[in-house]
Formats: sequence, C-alpha cells, structure tokens
Amino acid sequence: MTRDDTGGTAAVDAVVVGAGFSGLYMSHRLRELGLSVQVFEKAPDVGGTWYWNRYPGARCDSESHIYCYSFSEEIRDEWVWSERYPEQPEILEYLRFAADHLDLREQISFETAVESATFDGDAGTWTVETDDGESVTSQFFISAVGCLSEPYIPDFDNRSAFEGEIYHTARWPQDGVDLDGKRVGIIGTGSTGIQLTPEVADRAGHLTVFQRTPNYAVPARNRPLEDDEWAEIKANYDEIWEDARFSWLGMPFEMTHATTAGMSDEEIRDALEDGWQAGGFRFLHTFEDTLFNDDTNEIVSEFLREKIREQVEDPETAEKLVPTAHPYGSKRPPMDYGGYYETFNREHVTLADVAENPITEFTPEGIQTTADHYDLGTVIFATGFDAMTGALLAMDIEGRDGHVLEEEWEGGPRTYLGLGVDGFPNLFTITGPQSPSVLSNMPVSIEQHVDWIADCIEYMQSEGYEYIEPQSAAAERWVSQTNMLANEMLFSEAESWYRGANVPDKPRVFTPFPGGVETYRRECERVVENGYEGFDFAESLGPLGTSAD
Ligand code: FAD
Ligand code: N01
Repeated sequence: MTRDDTGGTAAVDAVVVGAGFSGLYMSHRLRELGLSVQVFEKAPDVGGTWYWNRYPGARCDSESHIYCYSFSEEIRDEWVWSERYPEQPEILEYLRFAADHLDLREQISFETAVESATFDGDAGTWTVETDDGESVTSQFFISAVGCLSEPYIPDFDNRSAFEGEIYHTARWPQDGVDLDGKRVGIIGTGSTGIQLTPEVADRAGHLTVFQRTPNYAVPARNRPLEDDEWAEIKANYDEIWEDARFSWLGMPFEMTHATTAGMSDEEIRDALEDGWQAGGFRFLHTFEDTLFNDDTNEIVSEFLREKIREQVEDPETAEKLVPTAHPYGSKRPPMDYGGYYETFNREHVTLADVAENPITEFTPEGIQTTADHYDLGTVIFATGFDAMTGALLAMDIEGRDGHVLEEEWEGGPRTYLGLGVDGFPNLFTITGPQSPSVLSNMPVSIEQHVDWIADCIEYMQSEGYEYIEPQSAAAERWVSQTNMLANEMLFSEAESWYRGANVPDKPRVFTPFPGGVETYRRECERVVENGYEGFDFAESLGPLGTSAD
C-alpha cells in the first residue's frame, strides 16, 4: 500500500527517516524485498551530510574510491571520482546520481521532517507524524537520520545582539556567502574549522580563528586521480572492498608496524615520516597501538607537535596551536587540505585562544572575550554537532508500554549492536550509538547495517514473524562491552564529541563501538548464525519483552 496524498493516515510497510547514504540504500533494499516504503527527508534534496555541509573547502577525508557504495556494479562502473578526496559538490552529485539511477525519488517526501513516532500497542504499528501534519502508519520504523546531522550552536550571551551575519557550517546557504574583504570570525578548530580556515583566509579582509582546543591535523595530500590509477582501482575493486569490510576502520590499509617498542628512534622517525608523506588516514595506520599504548601515542603526538612548530613562524602562535592536553586520535583526527597551520603566518589572520580568554558575549560589532574585543562582520560557527543521538532524539520516539526513548537514554544511549533498542519493536537505527559508525569509513558501515536490517526483515518474512525486539540483557551486555573497549583505549583522555562532551548537559558516555569494523561485522554475523541471538521475534506482540534471555 502506498501513502495517500490527502494528509490522512495511510499504511506502508516501512518508514525510513533520512535520504543520505543510509536512507537511500535502505529504501532501495526494502523495495527490492517488495516492501512499500515512505522516506521522509528534511532537506529539499537527497545527500544528507553532503546536501547540508556546503562551506568553502568541504570535502571528505575518506579516500573517494571507498567513500561510496559498493553494492551496485552499475553505479560503480559509471561513476569516476576526480580526486583522492572529492569536494562536497561532487559527492552530492554522486548521491543524486545514485538516487536517480535506482529510481528512488518517488518514495521520498522532501522538506518534511519527522517529529514523532509512536508505537501503537493495539494496532502493532508505528504512527509517524511530520511537521506538515502528515501521519503515516508502518510496520517498521527505520532511522537513517545520521550521526552528524544535528548542528550544535553554543549558547553565547547576547548572540542576537550581533548586527553582522552568522552562519553554521552545516547550514551553509545554497547560494554561498560573500566573504570577500570581510572581517570574519570562525569559532571552532575541529575537522570543519580546519578545512574552512585556509579557504576563508583567501577571501576575507581579516580572519580571526577562535580556538578552544588545538588539534593535530595531518596533511591529507589530496591530488587528482589519474586514469591509470582509477583503472587499477576498478580492476581490483572487489578485493579492495573486501579488505575494507574486514579492516579496523573500514579502510583497506595495512598497519605498517605493531608498535614502537623495540624500534630505534631513527626507525620510528622514518616510519612516521612515511605515514606523514602518505597522508590522510594512512598516517593513523603507522602503529597499530597508537590508540591503546600511552608510550606509542606520546611518540606520535610529539612527532605531530614538532610538525606544527615547523609550519608556524611565530613561536608564540605555534605554541598555542600545539595540542598538549589530549593524545592524538582521542578526538577525531582532522586533515589539513591546504596549509592550515601556515595560514597563521599570514598578516591578516589572528588566532584567538579562547581557552585562555573565553568568549564572554557577542556585541553588536563582534565578539568580546575576557581579554579583547574582536570587530567582525561575519561569524561562522564551526562548532560541530549534537552527535550520535541529536537527530534521533530530536524526534519524539515512544515504543511499547510507554517506553520513551529520550527518557530511556537519559543516562546515555543504550542499544543492542547499535541496531535496535529494547522496548521499541520493529525500530532499526542505521549507524546507531554503539555501532562503529563514526569510528569508520562510514559507507562501509552503512552498507553493513542496511544489509543486516534488510536480511533480518527477509528472515522475518520467511518465518512469518511480525515483530522483532532486542532483549534488555543483550543490550546491557553490548553497552558494557562497548564501554569496556573504550576504557582500554585512550578515548577517555579527551573531552570529545565521541563522549558527548561538546554539548552542555549531555551524558558523558562513549557512544561509538571502538572495537573495529571487522570485529563488529563478525559479531553481527555470529548473532545471525546463532538464530539472531539476543533478539526476540514474535508473530504477535504478546511475547515481546518477556524473554528472560
Ligand atoms: P546523513 O548524511 O547525515 O543523512 C541524514 C539525513 O537525515 C539528513 O539529510 C537529514 O536532513 C535527515 N533527517 C534527520 N532528521 C530528520 C527528521 N527528523 N526528519 C526528516 N529527515 C531527517 N564520514 C566518513 O566516513 N568519511 C568522511 O570523509 C566524512 N566526511 C564528513 C565531512 C563532514 C563535513 C561531515 C559533517 C561528516 C562527514 N562524514 C564522513 C560523516 C558523514 O555524516 C557520513 O559519512 C555519511 O554521509 C552519513 O550518511 P547518513 O545517510 O547516515 O547520514
Ligand atoms: O565539529 P567538532 P566539526 N566555544 O565538534 C569548538 C566530521 N567531519 O564540525 O574542541 C569555543 O569536531 C570545539 O572546541 P573543543 C568528523 O567526523 C569530517 O569540526 O570542544 N569553541 C571544536 O574546536 C568530525 O569530527 C570532515 O574545545 C567551541 C569545534 O568547535 C565531525 O564531522 C570535515 C565551543 C567543533 O569541532 C565534526 O567536526 C568536517 C564554544 N562554546 C567534519 N563549542 C572531513 O571528513 C564548540 N567549540 C574532512
């Protein structure tokens, strides 16, 4: 059955929220299974991340040949990436091409935000309500809302008093922003701020970068992809993807060394130089224990600190840019696409250390810190996202027997495998909390989640099951395992968005699964081989939630 256009309640087999990498592939797989699907997407087009993040310099830092879908030979054969790390318009064009090729647009309602989803215990269906007053019922409710899609804007005093222009990088205007000759301020030095800074410096009359925490940026070493290189990738495509699927980060790179222990200083330096020259995430593959071993990490961090000092002429500015309070990799490693550190050598660029002198308020003319006033015409928030749970919890989700997701997750998210939540039958969360998601090259993880969900629904169809729900004990175990693994690594040594630390009052828990893409995939496969261990299935609602596990 398809949704009726009258605004009345209608029934579909599945509602999918979001039309980025996840929602597009999910709706394709469901349609292949013969299900009727309704996709809701806030934006006026497909693309997700790549629709919204149009700021100057936006590009991926996964390499293009693996930052894409692998499931369709036709898409793969028809598409040619231009660069090692393509820019936002090219990635958006790719996702548009994929949506058109798979003929997915007809089932998507654009410019429609899902506001709530309520499980009706009598009917055994989800009722999904949108911001345009529409109401749809469905058997399955599938979230593809993205881990990094709910922008975070700090609540600075007097922001509305500012008489200039304010932008967030993840809500960048379609027609761009005129920055030429302007006095611009950028707040934030995460991956986004670091990509943005050199680009804005090229255009602005004066640029002030407000930095709270310095970061370790490694050169991305972007370049065009040559024809012969692309031909070789295509010739070995299946092998490359198989390596990515059974890897640590969803990237087909080998670790160069297990550890620094037993190596001479010169050997270590040479290995790090090789990683530095290779660039991007290949650098992180220099030593396997970088995120586990304090000694190795300190060597790697110190190498990067020296590299920063070499690039910045003024020693005082250099020291402000050198991270000392957190180990490399404990925050998401950013990439440098074009002289980030060298930008601070330019006459018209100022670094404002807002850890030392915090921002106190906005004024009509700019930003006041505890030390100085900065006159600005344009302020760009590169302040990131309410990550992992922000977009999910922006919807009011109520499961069976009055389980409300926001209340259940007051102390932090709790899922089984990042795929489902106990108390919420037939809800699936693509790249949900406690899955590898943001700790991986995401298309690899997205395809794995979508395939797992689609295969599970196919299994339900073949067995005559109407409902699936994780067991509480299984979710409990999975969350403990995720936390245990995170505690064995260096993640707890940084105030990062991985731990919800960037958003005031958010629970401080580590949200992604840090055990690696391969380990996670094998666990998901093992769960299926053991008859979907940890999940309950039922033909009617009665038995759900009663399993003693
Ligand atoms: P998204 O692309 O975030 O799509 C989610 C969609 O859901 C959005 O379109 C949103 O509008 C919609 N939505 C949300 N809530 C609702 C609602 N209530 N109702 C209706 N619609 C809703 N990952 C990598 O692996 N490698 C990279 O190099 C990389 N680069 C990145 C660069 C930037 C600037 C950012 C922000 C992220 C990057 N990521 C990268 C992560 C990126 O988010 C994922 O790779 C991927 O695009 C996620 O796809 P998705 O479909 O799961 O989510
Ligand atoms: O966001 P972030 P992002 N006062 O949260 C600062 C992906 N991504 O958009 O570190 C002052 O990392 C905050 O300071 P601090 C990638 O996964 C990928 O940059 O909290 N400053 C920080 O510097 C990435 O990790 C790519 O002390 C404040 C910055 O704002 C994720 O998206 C490109 C502040 C936010 O950094 C998010 O990256 C871009 C305050 N009150 C993004 N509040 C590529 O692939 C926050 N900050 C290339």
